[in-house]
Amino acid sequence: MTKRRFTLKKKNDRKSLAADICDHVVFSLSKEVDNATEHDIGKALALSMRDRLVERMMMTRDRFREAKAKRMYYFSIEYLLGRCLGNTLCNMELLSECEEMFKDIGYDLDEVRESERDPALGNGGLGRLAACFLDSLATLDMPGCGYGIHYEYGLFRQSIQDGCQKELADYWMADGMPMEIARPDQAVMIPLYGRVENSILPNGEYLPMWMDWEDIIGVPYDIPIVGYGGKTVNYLRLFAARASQSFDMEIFNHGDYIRAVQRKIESEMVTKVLYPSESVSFGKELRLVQEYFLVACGLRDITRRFSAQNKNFEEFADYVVIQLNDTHPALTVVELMRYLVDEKRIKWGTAWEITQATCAYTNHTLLPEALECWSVDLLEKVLPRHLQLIYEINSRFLDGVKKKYADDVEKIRRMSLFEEDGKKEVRMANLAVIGSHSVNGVSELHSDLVKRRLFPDFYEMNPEKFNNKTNGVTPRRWLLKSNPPLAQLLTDSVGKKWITDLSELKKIEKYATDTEFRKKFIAAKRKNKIVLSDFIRSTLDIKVSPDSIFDIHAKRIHEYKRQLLNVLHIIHMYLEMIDHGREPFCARTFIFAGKAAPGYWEAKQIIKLIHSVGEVINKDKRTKGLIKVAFTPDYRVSLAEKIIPACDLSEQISTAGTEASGTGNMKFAMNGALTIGTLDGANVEMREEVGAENFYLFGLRQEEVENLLVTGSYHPRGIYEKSPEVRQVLDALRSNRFSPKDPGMFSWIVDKLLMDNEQYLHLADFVEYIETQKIVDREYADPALWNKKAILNTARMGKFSTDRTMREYARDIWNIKALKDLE
Ligand code: 26W
Repeated sequence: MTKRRFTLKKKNDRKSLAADICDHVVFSLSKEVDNATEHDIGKALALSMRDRLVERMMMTRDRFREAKAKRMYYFSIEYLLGRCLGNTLCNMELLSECEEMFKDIGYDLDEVRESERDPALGNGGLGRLAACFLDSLATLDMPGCGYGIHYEYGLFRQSIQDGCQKELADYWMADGMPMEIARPDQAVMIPLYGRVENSILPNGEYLPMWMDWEDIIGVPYDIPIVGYGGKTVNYLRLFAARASQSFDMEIFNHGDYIRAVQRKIESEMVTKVLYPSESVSFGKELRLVQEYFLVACGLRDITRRFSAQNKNFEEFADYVVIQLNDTHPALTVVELMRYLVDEKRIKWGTAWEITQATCAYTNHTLLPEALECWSVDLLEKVLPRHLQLIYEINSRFLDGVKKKYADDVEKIRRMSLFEEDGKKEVRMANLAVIGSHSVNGVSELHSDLVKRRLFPDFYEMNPEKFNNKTNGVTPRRWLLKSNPPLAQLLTDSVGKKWITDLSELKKIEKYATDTEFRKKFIAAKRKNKIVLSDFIRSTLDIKVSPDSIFDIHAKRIHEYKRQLLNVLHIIHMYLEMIDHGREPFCARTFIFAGKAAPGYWEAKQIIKLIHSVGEVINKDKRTKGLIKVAFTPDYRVSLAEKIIPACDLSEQISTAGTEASGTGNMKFAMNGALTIGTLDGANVEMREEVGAENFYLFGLRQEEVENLLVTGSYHPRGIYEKSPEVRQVLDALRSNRFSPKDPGMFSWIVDKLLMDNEQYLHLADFVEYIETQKIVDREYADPALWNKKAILNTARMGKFSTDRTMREYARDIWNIKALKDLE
């Protein structure tokens, strides 16, 4: 083996770190050390950490090269990284060192960390999962990097005005991003638009030529991803669109300089802004261009790296695997075919085998409105050569289907890449399925529905392709970093192995009934609740008691996630007290957080409803402070890190069969919250792991939901008539008790909940939900019982570490290994 070229120069002892910080204050920030503010020192610390990551990243690169390791490239249109500084310090095991160092010079590291903006380059679950995966891959010493888009504006910031969501632009780089490394030298050129000229070579070979395209440049920016322990540093490579010099030379040559520059600026629009929805397909040209831009930049980068080491593209899939994070990067299948067939002149059949062996697809949603389709007209305009290739892929694929299933016309229609009813469209999910060697869902239940409901024909034809990979979360960010009091208690009790092997926490099971341990566990939770109470008081001017149950519902606002059901319960509790004089055993603080897609009217109304109900209840002295409602605005990774450790009761109440997995559910339980939930997504497996007696289950099962929906036998009006609880709550909603200034404001909700076609079956689950909430109320009143259950939740969450998830992908789908096992 050749000798490694790169060795580490930077030391991690306090003296070296302090010297580097001073150097950065002077040489990077151009300030005098004596005049540096806390903020300057923080920036200099980040730059000093970047130096350390950069050299480790180079060392990692050399190790991968020498081992000729097969690499996994994760293609995702979103990444929700969250703040970098604290995470880097944590994974480099330098956090307490730096905290002390800051204290010595009279500064507060916490404050510096708080001032970092979250890079919010994602909407929700899908983007955050990608970030957890990257953390685990680096921690496991595996060659796996992320590819994405360097949006200039991330997900909108949410402000609340008069109870309504207002969106603000998120210019996340305003203060610079010290961790990222621009690599203009590795920029790639991406063609778009134009037309295809069909020509025939003298030897009779067909030669399609993509002509008259316009080009955009993709400039990579690398964000180092450090694994726990600091040995492996992978990267997330984000591409920003830049206008090419030659852009529209035609106009330029005609002397219209200003118009030429204008076109140039327009081409940089491609990576301006992240589309802010995770539940409806947009169908917008700019979004299609974004998706292609990601795929084209990523593949150019990968093929260039491959070519530098190996000239034989028939071996491509032995060294490269690409995971498609949902269908947004599904054009990878077509772009890789174009590259192999048009540019490398490889035969179609061989190229198709290479493509399938390279690509793997993960589905993250069952909602029909979120399944992507692109109109043929739009594809023809933006990617004419790709559309031709899609036709060819489809025709060869359908030949195979016909061979197997003879004349089953309906089946052929369903499996085609083209939707022919109405406007002709390409079904991206079908493309992703046929172009991949693996198709996976993200929880047992969801993977089952992917087979049965989403792709039954494809499953019948190639059952071996389909598999499950249950999601997880990284315990580094979601326990070690976000919950210092609990993390310390765990380490004191069982040692620190749990940080990289979460199943180690099983060892605390035996302390579930140990009074001493329980006291410390309660104390840790209380500390976190006090921090959150202070935050709520200072930001919302709502006084909440840390002795009340912190009942938390934090996730995107969507009807299927049923924040409405939670509100119905709050109203019920309030009416019980005020109208019937029935007090709960325990005081409760209902905390909500989450953004609504800007164009999703119902979701925005739900935010308004939460505020309106909160305003009435919080003001009403008759509740004696037993019920409080707080909506913490601008839910994002850093806010989640504050909220989750303080939670007693986690709301995971989606209609069974709608939430693919959920990952917030795992974060809450890991931090010692109990879950009230339906048998949906990963809740099913969480309940299996923690034990049914430590999980508050309610609601219809997925089969029951499906049955009601397909037979059309859901009649909520009947429930309304039979159940006094339902009646009281809905009547109160209609009576304007919660919208005195806007009569009728919420009657749409009552109308909708009473319709037979209300797809999320709120009222079907309502009565059992409030009954289960009563059990919660009684059990919380018994701290020994409650905390025993909470401890067992933390103890039994080992399965839900992304370390386990990544090992499974590596073994079953990617065939990649930890570097340390190859060396
Ligand atoms: C085209 C519009 C669009 C954008 C994003 C459609 C769909 C999406 C995502 C696939 C939605 C998403 O984030 N799904 C979530 O993925 C998580 C990670 O697997 C799961 O835990 C959540 O249950 C699922 O809703």
